[in-house]
Amino acid sequence: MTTLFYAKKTCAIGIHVILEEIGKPYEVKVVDFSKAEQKTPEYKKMNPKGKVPALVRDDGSVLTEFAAIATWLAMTNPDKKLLPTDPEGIARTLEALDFAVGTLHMLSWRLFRRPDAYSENPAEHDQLRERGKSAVLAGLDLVDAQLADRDYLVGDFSIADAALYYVENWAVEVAGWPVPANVQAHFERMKKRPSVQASRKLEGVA
Ligand SMILES: N[C@@H](CCC(=O)N[C@@H](CS)C(=O)NCC(=O)O)C(=O)O
Repeated sequence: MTTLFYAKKTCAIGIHVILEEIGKPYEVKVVDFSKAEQKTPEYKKMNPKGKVPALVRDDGSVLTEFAAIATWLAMTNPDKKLLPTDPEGIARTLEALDFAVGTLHMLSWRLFRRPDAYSENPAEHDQLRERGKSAVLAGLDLVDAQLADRDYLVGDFSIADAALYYVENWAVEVAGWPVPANVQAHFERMKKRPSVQASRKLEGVA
């Protein structure tokens, strides 16, 4: 069966939302970061990167990287319309998805949450965290402008919205940052989707 390796409060939330949107059977294996389970030899045998998300597919093969997993899930379930089919729509979806995953997430996770990944000097960590926060909030201002005339990032709901949701979830509910109005409205809209409600149940915040 399709298996998602998942950790709470991480980017794996977005893949869980996509699996729920698809609605086919899958299982979740929770990786406990507080016990560094992602770094154990057993876990790294499955995913040598020592990260989540990782998706074990029905044929036993492992797929990593949010963008790759999300795109593969969308393309193998075309009836769910999680990714447009025209070149412009595909490009715009991946543009929005990569901004969430590659820019906002990496800034928030690595710079704000893991300043030790950038400097071994604890005296510099507060400044790095501040930079991470201001960079994420500046990025969310750009997303806010994109959402000014639409409910979802590229018009209809897509895998890009699932990516933005985990960033919003982290920024609003974990970090407690004031996000711009259209981003907050997108977050509230997402919380009404059954897929996101299932995600919030798994997170224990429903
Ligand atoms: N580029 C990867 C990033 C994956 C990633 O950094 N995942 C974080 C959680 S959001 C993680 O597993 N961190 C564990 C660690 O660094 O030890 C992707 O897009 O999936």
